[in-house]
Parts: sequence; C-alpha cells; structure tokens
Amino acid sequence: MTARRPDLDATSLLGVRDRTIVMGVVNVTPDSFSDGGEWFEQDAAIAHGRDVLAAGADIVDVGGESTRPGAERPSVEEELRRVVPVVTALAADGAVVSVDTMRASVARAAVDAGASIVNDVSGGLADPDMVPWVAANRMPYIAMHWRGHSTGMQSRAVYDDVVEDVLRELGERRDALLEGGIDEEHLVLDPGLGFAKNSDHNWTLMAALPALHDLGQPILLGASRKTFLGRLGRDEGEPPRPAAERDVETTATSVMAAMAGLWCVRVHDVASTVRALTVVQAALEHAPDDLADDPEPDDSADPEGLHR
Ligand code: PMM
Repeated sequence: MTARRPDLDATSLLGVRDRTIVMGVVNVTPDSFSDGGEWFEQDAAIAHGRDVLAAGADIVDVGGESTRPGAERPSVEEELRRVVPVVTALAADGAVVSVDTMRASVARAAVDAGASIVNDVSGGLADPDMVPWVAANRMPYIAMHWRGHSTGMQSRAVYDDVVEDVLRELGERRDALLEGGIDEEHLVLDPGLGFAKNSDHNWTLMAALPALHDLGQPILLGASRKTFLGRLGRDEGEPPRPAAERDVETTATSVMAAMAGLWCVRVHDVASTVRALTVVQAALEHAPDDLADDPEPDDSADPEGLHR
C-alpha cells in the first residue's frame, strides 16, 4: 500500500475533540506480546507503518522495547537501532509519528529523525531526563499510569479500588508533569491497561472510562490485543486466544472508548477500528440535543456538541 499523508499535524491532533483519533502500532521488537517479531526487520517495520497509515491511522506509534510482563529491556543502542530508521522513513513520508519509549535519549533521537509525539509508558518515572527534555522542547507527551518496569510488574497489581487508585496516581503524575514544565495542552494521559493490572482491574477500568475525564486531559486507551481480551469465552485454566485473534474484541473496546469521548485509541489492526469508529461517529452526528450533556463543557472545539 502507498503511504497516506494524514491531514493534521501533531499539535492539531492534540486539539481534536469531535472524534476519537486512531494511533496504529508498529513494534520493532522480537518479543512484544501482541505482534512480537513480525515487524522486527527494518524494511518490514517501515512497510507495516505505511500499511497502518493507509488503513487510516492518524498517528503511527513506533516502539523498540517490549513491555510485555516479564520482558527484559534492550540496551539504549539496540533501541536506537530499532527505532530511528523506521521513524526516519515514516516521518519522511509525512506521517505523524510518535515514539514509544521510556528513555530521553531515544526520544531525542526519534524527534531528530522526525517524530513529533513522545509516548512514555512510564509517564516520566523511568528516566529522570525525560520530563525536563520534553518540557524544554515543548513536545506533545503521552504519560501512562505505571508502577514499575515489566520484570516485576504483575506483583504490583494490587489496588484498594482500581478506578480511584489509578485516577489518584495519574492525577499526581499529571500535577508533577505540569510542575515539571510540560504544557497542559501538550499532555495526554492513559490508564495503562495491562500494566500492573490483572484482567479484573482492566475490566473495571473499561467499565469506568468516562471517569477518566475527571483528569482534565485528553485520554488515550491502549486495550488492543491485550490478554484480558483473549481470556473472554475461555474457561478458567485454558490459555487465552492468541494475540492476533483478539481484533474483534479490540474493536469493541475502541467503540467503548469513542462512546466515552476519549481522545485516542492505540491499536494494532487499524482498519477494523477505523471502520467501527465511523459507526459511532454517524450515530453521534444524529444525536438529539437533549442527549448531548457534556461532562466538561468546552464547546469551542465541538460547537455542535456531537462528541459526548
Ligand atoms: N501498551 C503497550 C505499549 N505501549 N503505550 C500507551 N500509551 N498505552 C498502552 O497501553 C501501551 C503503550 C503494550 O502493548 P504492545 O505490545 O501492543 O505495544
């Protein structure tokens, strides 16, 4: 497929409120749970990025570190080797590229190569150089709820009330990031499904998506192909369905995110989510006014009140 130039740049995308935008995933890793090894070769990763864009992604997210539970971290050199050529090629095509990294040095190199958004699953906690660099360079920044690196992650899946606890911890992170100089209009937050969370935690958060608006920032949801989706319909003790067979369930989560008015969904199979979101959009455009009670009334970006 040929490359498709998205209509909006990163800063304009951050301001989109009248639809849920789509981020397509390109993992340049040998071991991601969702698509490990499939796009590890540089040319395959670039071709896959172009397919993701042609399928309608607004952003292509390029990552070189697997965050699957238990994963070992690559060296900085290895992460750079994986990420930079892919970012360079996709940015040269005119794509809006985000770099999925916890390392400031990788973010810096990716931005030099043309990335325009930093997606940091650690929300600035993994590398003390990240937040000062993002702030100084006024980069759009996605900060996820995170309790520690993948090696010990699932032992941290302990909550009194997962919705309250995630909202509180993410709210504290938001305050620290703003304090650290990141612009409010450049900050996106993410509840971090699957990161230090078991299936029940993920489902409880899925049931409470509208509550994430309490954080006052655009919200990204990364449910795509995660194990909790693969467990649906499986008996206790049975292995979950393989990751590549979780796209129907993923698409349902994208619809839930759009119905909740979230800013963005991060998905592997872009085409199915893009199609499903046209359904939500068509319905929202026909919503009677009395259904359109905005939980956060700021109608400047959505004067018709369509995206509730
Ligand atoms: N999940 C993964 C990687 N990066 N970034 C954000 N912002 N949110 C996520 O939920 C997220 C992420 C892990 O999944 P992958 O192996 O499919 O990339």
